[in-house]
Amino acid sequence: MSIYTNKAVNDWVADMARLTKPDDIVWIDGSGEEKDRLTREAAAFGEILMLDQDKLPGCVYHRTAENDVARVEHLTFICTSKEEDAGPTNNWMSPDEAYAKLGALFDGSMKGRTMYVIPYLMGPAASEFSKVGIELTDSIYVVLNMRIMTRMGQIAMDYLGDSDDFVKGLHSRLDLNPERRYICHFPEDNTIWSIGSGYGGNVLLGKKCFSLRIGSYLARTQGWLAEHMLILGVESPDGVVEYLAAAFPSACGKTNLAMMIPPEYAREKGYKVWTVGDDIAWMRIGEDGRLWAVNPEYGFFGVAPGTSMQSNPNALLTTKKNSIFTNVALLDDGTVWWEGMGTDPPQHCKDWKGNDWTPQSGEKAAHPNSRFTAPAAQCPSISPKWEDPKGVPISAILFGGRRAKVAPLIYQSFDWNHGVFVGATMGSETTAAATGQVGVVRRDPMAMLPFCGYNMGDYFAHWLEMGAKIPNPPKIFNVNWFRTDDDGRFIWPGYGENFRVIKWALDRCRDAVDADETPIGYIPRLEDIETTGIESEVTPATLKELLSIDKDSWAAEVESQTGFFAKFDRLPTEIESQQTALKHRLGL
Ligand code: GTP
Ligand code: SPV
Ligand code: MN
Repeated sequence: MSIYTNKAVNDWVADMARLTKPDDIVWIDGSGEEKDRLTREAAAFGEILMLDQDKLPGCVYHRTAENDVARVEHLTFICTSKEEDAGPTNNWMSPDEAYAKLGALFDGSMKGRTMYVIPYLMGPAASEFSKVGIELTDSIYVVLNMRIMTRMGQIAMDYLGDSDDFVKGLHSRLDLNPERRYICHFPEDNTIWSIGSGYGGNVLLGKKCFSLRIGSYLARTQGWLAEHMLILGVESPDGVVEYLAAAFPSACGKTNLAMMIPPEYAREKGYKVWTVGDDIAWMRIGEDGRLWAVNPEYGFFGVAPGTSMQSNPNALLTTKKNSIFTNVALLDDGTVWWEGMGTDPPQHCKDWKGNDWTPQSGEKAAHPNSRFTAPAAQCPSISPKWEDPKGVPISAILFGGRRAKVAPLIYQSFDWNHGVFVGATMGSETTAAATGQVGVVRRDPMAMLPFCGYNMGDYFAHWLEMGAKIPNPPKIFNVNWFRTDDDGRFIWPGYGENFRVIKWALDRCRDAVDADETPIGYIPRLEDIETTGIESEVTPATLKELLSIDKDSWAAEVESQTGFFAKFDRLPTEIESQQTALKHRLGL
């Protein structure tokens, strides 16, 4: 029996139950009692393992199937009626074909199982910009994750009232067979169907599927932006906080940057960094003519390996209670471990596959894309404004990727349109966050290649149109923390030291510092990047190398951009003109 009165919701759930034929339907209310009950049930079935409740209170452990450890971009589809509306960078299936194909798989997929009905809210309950989704799933693991990642249960139904304006998400693990795995989006119907997976971005439908793919589609028609961006605030010694949003591809440093601790020199002066969000930003034009950003999420689904008290203490501290660990190593004492945690490898543990592991095993104990799910409110650096219904005003937008060569540490675009071009031409080496080859450079515009829910040419046009509509737009920069020397070692120390680079960007936004003009944009003068405390590591020669622009590499870069753009039939002419101008400035 439904615990909610909304007719549209009840009718749709009944339809989907007729299709998937669960033994039972459980309506999620989001209460603590419900969490305890579902945790007990999942532990009894072995879907999760309880961790040591003294050391990690409220924390549980989960392993996914070995073939199901990351997003599957080749199985992710945008199902618009017209193929060209999905565009050259998305997989497309017609809605008829997708409903038929997946409908056959969903038919009876929940037999012998329980269907959980999860109402959830993306965005703060007090914000008029928030949006409701309902996810139907046969996985308790999904329910427990959604409880952390979204505002789940009654709160969402209260927001919805008797409206039928909600995103309809249907998920079934089916048999976790990659041959029967599909993540399909129907932006014209506000619908997401995901089948055959139990992993992260494939199944936590509020995240990438709704907040980015459906979200970006809605944003275009409604005049706002849904972006794969962290949001952070930098507080100056005078107490003024300035905010920036940054788009880096998956596993390229958003969570780390969002939670960074400034270096000692800056802390002593009184600088602080506040975390608003670590993965997704919904941005609108405010009454004051600036761009305002809200984090629609309620928790963090962060990469575990590499997270240590040295690299990201705020993230590690966030995960000390009420968190879910997926595909990390399980220690014999009922706690967790991963490579790069900053503590010695255990003499024995169970690895992410459940096998016995010792340091001699010759394999990683945690999967490179193993993750923690942790409540944002537990983050020591969480911003007092993170649930502000209006969001926070954005002074700067950073684009950035993982580039061993080519891209300098930072450069500033000449203006908004040039900044859109800089975002549109982003490239980054692939990571373990999606299945496929790791470490190959691919074009990833605005870090949205896997997440844009419509034609990317139209997406560029939307960004250009937004620029024309924002009276006081943020300044746009590009950063790269990942430049390496000839031995493949990172030249820039990264992590908290990135503060030094961000500080320059914010100074530029206030016209407080000069810059050198280069063919690709404005770059800092060496003396304007503070190196107090890292002088021995980052010498003036190193900094010069980090900021250098190699003409031959840039010629190859432009070539690669041209190859990528050649796929587009709806490329705005402004993007072409920007590229012509860049070539001209480079003397090509
Ligand atoms: P998603 O959750 O997949 O969207 O990833 P993300 O963009 O939030 O990336 P995250 O901050 O989790 O970082 C991913 C990996 O990059 C981790 O292994 C980090 O240790 C590493 N990393 C993050 N920041 C830096 C940096 O400034 N320098 C270097 N060298 N590595 C970094
Ligand atoms: C990403 O891959 O960008 C993530 C993890 O943030 S997932 O939720 O799997 O998309
Ligand atoms: Mn992400």
